[in-house]
This record gives sequence, structure tokens and C-alpha cells, in this order.
Amino acid sequence: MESLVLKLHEISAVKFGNFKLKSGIFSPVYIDLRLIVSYPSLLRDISQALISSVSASYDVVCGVPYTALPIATCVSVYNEVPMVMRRKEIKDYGTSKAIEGDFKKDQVCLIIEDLVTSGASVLETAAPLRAVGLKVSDAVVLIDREQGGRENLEGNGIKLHSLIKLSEMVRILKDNGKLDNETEVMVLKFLEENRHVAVPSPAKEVKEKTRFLGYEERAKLSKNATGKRLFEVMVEKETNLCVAADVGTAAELLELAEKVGPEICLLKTHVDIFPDFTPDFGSKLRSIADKHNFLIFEDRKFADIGNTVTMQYEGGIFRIADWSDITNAHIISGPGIVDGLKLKGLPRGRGLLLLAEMSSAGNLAKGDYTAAAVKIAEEHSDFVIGFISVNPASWPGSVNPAFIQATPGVQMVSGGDNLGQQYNTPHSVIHDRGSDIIIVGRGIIKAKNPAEVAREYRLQGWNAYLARRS
Ligand code: S5P
Repeated sequence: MESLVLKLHEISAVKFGNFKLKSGIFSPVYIDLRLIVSYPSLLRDISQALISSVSASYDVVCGVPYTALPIATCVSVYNEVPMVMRRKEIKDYGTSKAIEGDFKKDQVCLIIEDLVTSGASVLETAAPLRAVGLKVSDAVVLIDREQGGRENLEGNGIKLHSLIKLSEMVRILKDNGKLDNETEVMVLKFLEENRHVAVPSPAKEVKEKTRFLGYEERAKLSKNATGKRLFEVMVEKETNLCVAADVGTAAELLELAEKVGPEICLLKTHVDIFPDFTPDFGSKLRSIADKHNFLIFEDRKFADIGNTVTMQYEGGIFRIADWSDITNAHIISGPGIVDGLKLKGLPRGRGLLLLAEMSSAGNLAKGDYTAAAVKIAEEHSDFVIGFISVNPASWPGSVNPAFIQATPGVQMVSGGDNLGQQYNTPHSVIHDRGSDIIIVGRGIIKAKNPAEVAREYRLQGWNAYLARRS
């Protein structure tokens, strides 16, 4: 071990100074093992020493890209154990595989790494290996920086085997006159003070950022004119309230729009419920919307194939694309529905919300379905402005903050109706569940004084947003 450490020092793979690590912290010692490919006998010695330090059994090995790839290759060749390779960038042509090589489900894979700090890189490699059915329970590393990696990996079911600890390396170098007293003390002190480097989680970071980001900043991120405008209206009027105007007639709706107009950023319609719908409905509602500065959202919930929805969106008696700023779609039929709606909507500057979750009991929009909605939205961020959602804060990945989250099923008290609707409070929806807009129907339209109650919802929704940001 001593000769190996001295050789690493000799080739300047161990340096002392002030260096920024991948984990973001500054360190007085830096280890660059990329250099070892230039020293074949050292590479061989390291590979052999590494493998002899692991007693666990395994079927395949996988190096953490890139530095550990040559080490893993040597381990594979010398020990005649097959290797798999993890792609860092998954290509979008060909096979698009994250893990290359021949292997069988449930085979055990040993991860090989050069250096462990927080353990984040090992975990980044373990995840796709596990996703393709390989079992990962051990990782072997040349140097353990002793900064929480062992514990972080253990918490994820991976036992870390290390050839040498950084503090031991420092002592060997000191004993051999390669390091002065002062540097040794400084490095050991640094290691002592940085024993727990947390594994950075990009998804969590983006989520946290979105939580604190204001609507005005998010307006700038939206790639769609209507998405931008909606965020801007919310800021101008200090409202994140959308009224679901599910009243009996078009005449009642126009009356309601006049009353609640000053309180809302968005008015949601279901025009197919009106017996008195006439072709001039759109222009009448539009003039009220312009007067009170809100946007119109026809809650059509398109669900058919691309070709059919182009006709449903543009034609028929409702001619939705002519007057509604925003409409929405299920993704049950696949991304073609967005292509179809975009064909008619984008030239008119319209925006689309995708139903990623629903508020009704027993609905099927969850898990992979929700994830598929997010993926389709990302691929069409020029037209898709966000989601109908219920609990976006609990989605596993991070979601682009340009997307707006609008949540139905909102009343002052949680509960439900007798047809499966489930209600959460404005505070819970905006503050706890990470949504941006509360969609309120019967909570407002059934009230004696809808304008007054709408104002109350507006204040609750807006206060929850302010509380979330602070
Ligand atoms: O999952 C959903 C999606 C929508 S858009 N659940 C919903 O309730 N909606 C709509 O929100 C629904 O069509 C109705 O117009 C409104 C909720 O109305 P409320 O009276 O229950 O507040």
C-alpha cells in the first residue's frame, strides 16, 4: 500500500492546495486518478489490489464513468469476470441503452470506483444498473475520502470496500517526508470537519427552487405566449384563483364572469353544458375577459387521436380555438394529441394544459401515467404551458418551473361530493402540494355572493403562495 501511495504522489495524482470538489466543497487535497492510464503497471497494481480487497461474490463488474472504466476493464480481464458499461449520456438513436453489455436479470454487479466522497457518483451508476434488473450490494473504491460516502451508500443498500482511506494516505506521505507537518494538520482537520457531505439531489434542488421562485420569474421561463401572460396576470392582479364556471346557462356564465372577473386570473368553462350557447358566446366572454384582465380556459379534456382533435378544437358549433386562450387534454391517446392540438392552437398563440393527475377518487392518472404527461410536456414546451395536477410536490422527478400547475378539487374545507370529487383547502394545494392555481367551482358559484367568496378564495390562495415563497 505504501509504495502505491508514493507512486500516486510521484505522478501528481495527489495534490495539495485549494480545490473545489464535485460536491461543491473546497478541499486542501485533490486526487486525480485519471492520470493512471498513463502508467500501465500502476493501473495493473491498483486493479489487482482492488479486487483482492473484496470478499463478496459477484457475476459482473461495472466501472463508474469515466475514471474507473479502465480500472474496471483491467479487473475484468485479469479476473475473467464479465463487465457491463454504464452510459453517462444516453443516445437518442440506436438502442438508447443506459447499460451496455450482456447480462441476465438478478445477476450481481460489483461497482468499481476510483474515489468516493459523498457516494453520489456510485449511486448515479447503481440506479440504472438496478433499473435493468441487476443486483447491486457492494462497491469497491481505491480511496475513501471519509466524507460520508460509506454511510450514504449504506443507506442505499451498498457496502463500501475501500483500499485506503485518505487520512491513511496523508500519514504515509508525511512519514515518507512528502508532506510537511502544517499541511498534514490542515488536511486532517478538513477531513474531521467534513465528515458528512450530503448526496446532492438535482430533483430536490429544482423542486426547492420552484417552491421559492416567483410567478414573475417563471413568466420569463415560459416558452409559450399564453403561459407567460397567465403568470403575468397572476402577478398584476395578485391572484392565483381560477373559477370553474359550471353554471346552467351561457347567460348565467357571462353574468358570473362580470362578478368574479376582478378576483381571478382564469375563468374555466364547460361550454357543452349550455342549452343557450350561440356563436357569439366567445366574443362576449372575450370582452369581459379583456375588461377584467383574465384568461379563458375551456376545460374540453380532449382525449382522441391527433387528427380528430384538430377538428374538435377548431370546428363544430363551439369553435373553441377561436376564443379560448387555454384548453386541456388527456394523454391517454399518446403524444399525437398534442401534435394535433398544437397544429391549430399554436398559430393562434394558444396554450395547452395536460391532465397529469385528477381530483376524483379512484382515477387512474398516477405514477407512470403522470410521468408520461411530464415527458410529453417537455417535448412540447412551446405549446404545453403546464398541468392539471393534484400533488405535484410529490412527483418523483423535478419539473421545469416554466410549467404552471393548476389544481381542481378545492374548497375552504376538505371533503368531497357524493360523486367522487375530493376537496383540499387553498393553503394545502398551494403551500403543501406545490400547485400554482386553485380551481374552484361549487365553492364559489353556489355561494349567495360569488364575488365576495371569490375574493376570500383569492386571498387564501395568494397568502398560501406568499407563505410558500418565504
Ligand atoms: O381532475 C379534475 C380535473 C378537472 S379540470 N377534477 C376536476 O374537478 N376538474 C374540473 O374542476 C371539473 O370538471 C369541474 O369543472 C371543476 C371542479 O368543480 P368543483 O365544483 O368540484 O369545485
